[in-house]
Amino acid sequence: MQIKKELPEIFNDFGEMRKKSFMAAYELKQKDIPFVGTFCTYFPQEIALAMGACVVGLCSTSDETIPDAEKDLPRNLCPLIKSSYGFAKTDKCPYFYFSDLIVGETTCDGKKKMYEYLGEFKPVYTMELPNSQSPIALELWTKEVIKLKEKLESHFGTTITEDDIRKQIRIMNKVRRAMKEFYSLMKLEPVPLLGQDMFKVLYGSAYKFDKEALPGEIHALVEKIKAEYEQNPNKYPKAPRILVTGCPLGGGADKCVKAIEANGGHVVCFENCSGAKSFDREVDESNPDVYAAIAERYLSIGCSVMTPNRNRIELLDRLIDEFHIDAVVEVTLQACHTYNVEALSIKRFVNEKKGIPYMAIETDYSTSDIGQLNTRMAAFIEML
Ligand code: BJ8
Repeated sequence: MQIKKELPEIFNDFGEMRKKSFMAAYELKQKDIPFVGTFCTYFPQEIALAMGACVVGLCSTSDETIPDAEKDLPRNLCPLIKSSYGFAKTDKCPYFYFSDLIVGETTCDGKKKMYEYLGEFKPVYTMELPNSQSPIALELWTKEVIKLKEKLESHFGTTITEDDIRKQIRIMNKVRRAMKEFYSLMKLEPVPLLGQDMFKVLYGSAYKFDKEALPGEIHALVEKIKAEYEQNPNKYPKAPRILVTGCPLGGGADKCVKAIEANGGHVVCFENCSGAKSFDREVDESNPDVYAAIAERYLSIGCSVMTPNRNRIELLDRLIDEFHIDAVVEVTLQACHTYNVEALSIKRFVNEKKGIPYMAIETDYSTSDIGQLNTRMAAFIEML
């Protein structure tokens, strides 16, 4: 596959993908394709994809609906939760509108309690996600994956076979490999693209509904970036290489990435959801038990809702080495207790075990702290 468009245009297309896909979603709805709305990386997509459903990440994309959410929910709650609830309450998210069923998981306290209220607007099913990755937790989560399959079958009046699931495992593993191939481009020094453009592709690709076509598109993009890099490897001069970790970055929290790159750093790796955390591990295709294979892969995700959360450290350890990271920036959302508390152990790991600087930023979806972010970033990067 060859791409005719220029790279900036391609990056912007991905950046706008969430909005651009509204029409595609509408057309799929007209063909009676079921929509399953989700909020979290723990959602085992293969199960819903196996019945031919579209899986869509629901909006928590701005602070626009937070005032409406705050009429019902406490103000000192994470903006991701307030924004998600606000979009549902005000019916401003087309993907929420199109969703026939919302599936949540018992992740953090605020989110799981918010799902109870979402049930007032749409059918909601909540999976019981264990808060540890022990063998007993895996047993429970495997049962939850099977229960999800049964719920989808009864809700949509369909049958999901193991062969259907196996096929989707193969497709989603290809997607994971393609996304990994893409973000691994940032191992190059100097970098071949900006971190903010990388983020547009990582985030936007989730809104490409044709998962079978996605790896081809990403591979073509990778080839195009490589070809341009060969012609002009010094487009972006060498700069401190930053890894970003912490809460999901959608919803305007990507202002932190812009602040890093406006002040002399390059974001070369995202460990957050939408980044490596979402793509690093594959589902084991050789496991004859598809439910156990899916459960094992998803439960391994290193989110701070897990206790202990060794897999986050394991992934950070690898990424810091592979991407030659000079410093780590942790972005946490206000009132996200799990990430905010875990920040101490991440700081210790980064400073003491990896011997590189670490900075934590606590932010929300507003633009009010952009000036302060720039000042802090400039001072931090200057020091590197
Ligand atoms: S797998 S990161 S998408 S839970 S930021 S709502 S944790 S208070 S978003 Fe997340 Fe799944 Fe984990 Fe990823 Fe709560 Fe924190 Fe808010 Fe959060």
